[in-house]
Amino acid sequence: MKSGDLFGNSQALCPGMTLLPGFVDTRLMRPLIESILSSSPLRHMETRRGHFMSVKTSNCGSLGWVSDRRGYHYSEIDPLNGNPWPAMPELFQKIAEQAAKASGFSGFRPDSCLINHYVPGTQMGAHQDKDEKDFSAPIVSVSMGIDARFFVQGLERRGASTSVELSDGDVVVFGGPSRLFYHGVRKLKPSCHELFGASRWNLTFRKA
Ligand code: MD3
Ligand code: FE
Repeated sequence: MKSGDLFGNSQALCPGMTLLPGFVDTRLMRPLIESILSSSPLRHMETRRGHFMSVKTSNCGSLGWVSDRRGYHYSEIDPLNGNPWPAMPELFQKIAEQAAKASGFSGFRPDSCLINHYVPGTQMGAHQDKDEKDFSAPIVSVSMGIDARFFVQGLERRGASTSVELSDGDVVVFGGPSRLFYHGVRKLKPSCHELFGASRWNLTFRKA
């Protein structure tokens, strides 16, 4: 059986990378995100070079991804308020676990969820996600709101890229060889979503 066959609609984009179109009903997620952001608000993370990322971020779960002049790392504490990050809602855990399972990764238990917020004009340059301890665990990405063009390049930053438009409710699971592929998001075009307005949310579930 091909990985992903548990969800009829799934597509293998490259080795280990599965798109589950419309896997999530994002109407249920909006109030949960609002509640998380009421304790740990969105902020622009500062890169090691002292620039600010155009995407705004926050986290939930026992560990949160933070970026500062010391570099990128996971922290139990939100540096903005000195408190632990808000707990990961059960619905989020369930979605991440089920999407991973539908892509051939059973038993995925994320301890971290990075929340990214994009507006038109925002982008994310090519990077690898390698601040986690265990690359055998996949990363599960949930997109909400307006569309974005996501690209993936393989193990080297240079070279041809494959790209796919991600829409509200789409989930992508990155495991196996694709777990360490360079990837990013092209500059968002002006657009409006009926539920989320002129914004895009991306949740990435990780085993930090
Ligand atoms: C491929 N986020 O937060 S999600 C990120 O849409 C990130 O906000 C983008 O890249 C976003 O790190 C893309 C898709 C994604 C996430 C993690 C990956 C693709 C990945 C890890 C390895 C390979
Ligand atoms: Fe990433």
